[in-house]
Amino acid sequence: MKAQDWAVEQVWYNGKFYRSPEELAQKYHAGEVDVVVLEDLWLQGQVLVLRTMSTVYNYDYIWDFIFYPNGVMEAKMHATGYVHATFYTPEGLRHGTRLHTHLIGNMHTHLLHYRVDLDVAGTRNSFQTLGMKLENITNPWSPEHQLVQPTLEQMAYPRERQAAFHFRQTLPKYLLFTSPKENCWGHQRSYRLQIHSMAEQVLPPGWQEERAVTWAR
Ligand SMILES: [Cu+2]
Repeated sequence: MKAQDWAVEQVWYNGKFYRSPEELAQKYHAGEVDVVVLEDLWLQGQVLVLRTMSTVYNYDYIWDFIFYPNGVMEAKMHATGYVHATFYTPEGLRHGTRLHTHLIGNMHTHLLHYRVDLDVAGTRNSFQTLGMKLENITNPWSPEHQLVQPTLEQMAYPRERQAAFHFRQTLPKYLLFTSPKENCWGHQRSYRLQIHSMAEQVLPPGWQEERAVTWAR
């Protein structure tokens, strides 16, 4: 599908809900949204990028929402602008790397949080996971032998808290936004969530200012 044929039906963007491409276009003309069409060398097609920037103190964050022709959606954030730094002392090297004569880029964390309300073939979606479980069976055509084979393990999480996973916990193989609607083979239509994040538990849970960012646990 050509990028010029793409249609925006409903867009949740920067805390506002846009019901039409015209509304989004208004915001675009106001300079708050950039729409960039990029050549995607890997897929040999074009991708649509919704991009915005936010300046927070020394940082200029770039927020990208990328839409691929095959249906994949990707959210990316880059931190640009001025680096967070402190005065150089030799002891400071325990906390960062030297950048200049009197400057250390000290270690710190950027925590950000996406709240995703993804509609997969309708609004009645649920969160599910798909994992792998081994089973030990008797080989049907050779009963004197045992066989260990993988089976699919589907899990439903009816409550939001149950779907909150802690850092360092082994995640199920597939995290799925699942529709009650089925495809022609009887499988529930789903979108897979892939997390490419280096975020971690920054401070011990409950420790002083950590209580201000409990959403980051
Ligand atoms: Cu930083």
